Formats: sequence, structure tokens, C-alpha cells
Amino acid sequence: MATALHNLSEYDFTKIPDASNMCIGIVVSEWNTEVTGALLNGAVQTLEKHGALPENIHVKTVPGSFELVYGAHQMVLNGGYDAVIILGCVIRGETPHFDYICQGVTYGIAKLNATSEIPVVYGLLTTNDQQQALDRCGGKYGNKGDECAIVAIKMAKF
Ligand code: DLZ
Repeated sequence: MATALHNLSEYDFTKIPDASNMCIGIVVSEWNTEVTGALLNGAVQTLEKHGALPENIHVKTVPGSFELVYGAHQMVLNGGYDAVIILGCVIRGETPHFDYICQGVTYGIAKLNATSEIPVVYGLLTTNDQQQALDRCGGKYGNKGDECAIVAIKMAKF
């Protein structure tokens, strides 16, 4: 239940809950594995850093990002998770295919997130080239997998 917030100075915006009792599902795409593997490492390390037990982090792979929606939906239906994270990387090509995949996954995960009893966290990199993706999976712009792990922990406690 939401609590009334009377004094903003009493609220700790930086607080990250303890994840030692959480069970987190991760669905990761096999396309662009150099990137998605790094996203996965980041997510798992961050979950464990905040207390999640390795046996309570369940990872499933899917062939490509388009399958992330189905994979996440199955994890939601299976039950037992406090949150599900999807991790994928779509790199722009010469055709509009990129746009269709990105829109499909984004819409699918948004709908799943809004209608599921647990949060579904969106870790899809959509980039113009490989370098932009590498910059965001442990490079100069951090690791989207780390961010998704923090979001999953916070939203699991919503
Ligand atoms: C077909 C395809 C293409 C061209 N590019 C990517 C990509 O950059 N990243 C990704 O995760 N998946 C890609 N795919 C595969 C689709 O996501 C999907 O697996 C297939 O269309 C089969 O449904």
C-alpha cells in the first residue's frame, strides 16, 4: 500500500532494498551474444551484490529479442518470481526490420509489465551500431544489465 509522504527530506532516494529473499528471472537473447552476455554478467553480479542468492537467479535464453516477450510471459505464468528482467540487443541494419523488432518487443514488454502481478524490467539495447551497444554493456556508458538489476530489486519491493 502507498504511504503518504509528508517530508521529502525523510525519503532516501538512493536506498536499494535487500534482495536476499528475492527470486529473479532473467530472459536473455542469443543474438549479439558479446553484448547480451555482458548485460547478463552485469545483471547477475549486481543482484548478488545486493544479496540475491545464485540459486534464486534463474536464467533462460531465447533465440532473438523478438522472443523475449514470450520468454518473459512464460516466466510470469510459471510463478515464483519477484521480478523478471529481459536482456537483448537489436542493432540497426539496412532494412526497417530493426524498427519492427524494437517496437514489437517494447510494446510487448510494456503490456506485460502493466498487466502482470510482478514487474517485468526492460533491458533491450536498441543501437545504430555495435560500438554503441558495447558502450552500454560495460563500456563508457555503464552496463544496462546493472541498471535493470537495481530496477528489478526496487520494483519487486514496490
Ligand atoms: C532477425 C534478427 C535481426 C535481423 N536482428 C536481430 C538483432 O539485432 N537482435 C536480436 O536480438 N534479434 C535479431 N533478429 C532475430 C529476431 O529477434 C527474432 O529472433 C527472429 O525474427 C525470429 O522471431
